[in-house]
Amino acid sequence: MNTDMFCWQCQETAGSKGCTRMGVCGKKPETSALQDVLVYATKGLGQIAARLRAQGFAVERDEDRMMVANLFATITNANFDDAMLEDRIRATCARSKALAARLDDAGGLSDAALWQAGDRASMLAQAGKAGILSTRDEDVRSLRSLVTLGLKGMAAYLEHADALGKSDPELDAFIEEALAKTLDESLSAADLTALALETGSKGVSAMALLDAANTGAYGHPEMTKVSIGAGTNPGILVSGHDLRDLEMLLQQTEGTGVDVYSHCEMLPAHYYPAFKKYAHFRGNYGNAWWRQKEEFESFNGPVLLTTNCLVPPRESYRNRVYTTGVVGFPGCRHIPGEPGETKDFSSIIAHARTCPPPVQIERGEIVGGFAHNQLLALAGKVVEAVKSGAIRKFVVMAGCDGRAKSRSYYTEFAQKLPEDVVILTAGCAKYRYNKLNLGEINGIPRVLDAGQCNDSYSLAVVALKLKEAFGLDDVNKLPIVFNIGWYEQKAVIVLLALLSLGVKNIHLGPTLPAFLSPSVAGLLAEQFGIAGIGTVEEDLKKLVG
Ligand code: FSO
Ligand code: SF4
Repeated sequence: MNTDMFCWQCQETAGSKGCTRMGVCGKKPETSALQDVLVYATKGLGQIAARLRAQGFAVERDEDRMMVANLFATITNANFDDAMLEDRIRATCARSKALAARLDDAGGLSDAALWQAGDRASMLAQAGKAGILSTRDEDVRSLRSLVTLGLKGMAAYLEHADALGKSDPELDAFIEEALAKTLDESLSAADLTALALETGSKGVSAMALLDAANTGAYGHPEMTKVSIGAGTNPGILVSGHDLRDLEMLLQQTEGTGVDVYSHCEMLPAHYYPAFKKYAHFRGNYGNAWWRQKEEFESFNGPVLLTTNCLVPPRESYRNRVYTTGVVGFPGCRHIPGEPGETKDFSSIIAHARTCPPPVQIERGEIVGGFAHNQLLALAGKVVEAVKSGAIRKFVVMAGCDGRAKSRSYYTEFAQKLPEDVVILTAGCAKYRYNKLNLGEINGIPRVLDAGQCNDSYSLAVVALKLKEAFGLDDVNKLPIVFNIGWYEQKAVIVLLALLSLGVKNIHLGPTLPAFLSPSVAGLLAEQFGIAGIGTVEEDLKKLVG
């Protein structure tokens, strides 16, 4: 079927405008259409749930879980499986129908809330109404995208927290309400701008919730050296962000002779005390997500994707790729289990035992674990180093990595930073410079990795504490500057969260989001000083002096 496509949600979108024929990420037009329809149906469900709450009825957690999982499933590089998306659309419409029947007054519900899915063709036929371009006004379209994409990022974090038994009814209610507002034709650009900022402040709460879930279950990350070499046992490589999935896999692989390695965003798991007791959690293999085609190949064993970023796998290793949670790819085996349920990893473990060990592609160690607890333990030393002039500045270079050649900017920027400048990082952006051996200042490493992208929260906590320690009234008066790389929608919620905390003058690259219309981009520049990047030399001068 010839399906029109329009997706602009990630940094690698075609021509920095929008993917219209095929996703740069490998997403096909039909998949894109089904994702649009899923988001549309989820907004409808959100509208009904928000209305129910307003009429004084309770909304079950299950409904909110469904909204969260749906949003998460449409994030970049998570789910390419049309059949899974179709099932979600059908289940969402059924839920909407059942909930709407409970309303005292169902008048004025949107098409999205009232639409009922039939077969796949009926879903694809709805794509035109569901898609981004169905909003005519370019600023309203831009702001609705900003909110929706922020919610997708927030949903990812809420799902991981949920896997550890943590949820927040206020955040559930906010998601319903914000989804409903993206359908509300009466809202002005100013209303939607306020909603985007509110989404950011709720994003801070979502990251705090996940931080509490992770540290409550696994302890506080601490400074840790992680091996990047390979051992001689067969292995399973785990990618994505879900620590509970990792824990279950580590428990089930214990004593089997199979080693477990982290990939990309799972690296920070090594920093948590609870994972250190697993001697077979061998180390980190490889780099950021976009290098997986070569690295999954040479790993030789099965790979478990607990979240994005999944790149459509090559035929040569596709049968070794397993997905779980909201992740899916046609032809790859899926390990079932809802958040909170115990998953059975026996199939992937049995598979690993038949595989040769990984090919060693690197050797040595990298260091990380500087989340808020560890950084605050060093606060005295840090304040001292700043006061003595040993540390001139901190540059937050958190965010994502990606394929774009222009991202070599970040490696070069890190390399050319003066030796009295320290990098604070989180997310997969770190792979551009975390193996450069940039040295230390008075025992403080010059690259301080807090963890996953959600651990950008830690960097915000530390900035707020340092503001107190230095007796400042504004976080922007600290010697901290922001040069962030972004790729997908979790970076959108991190950005909105930083804005809601009052952080100004963030440099965002390698390109600004396509979904920012000229006036929305102008507004962000004017109110928050958001800017793109220039050349390394220009930006070093601007940011570091
Ligand atoms: Fe990276 Fe991918 Fe954490 Fe993202 S692996 S790009 S923002 O999914 O999640 O930083
Ligand atoms: Fe294009 Fe990014 Fe959308 Fe993929 S997620 S279709 S690369 S904009």
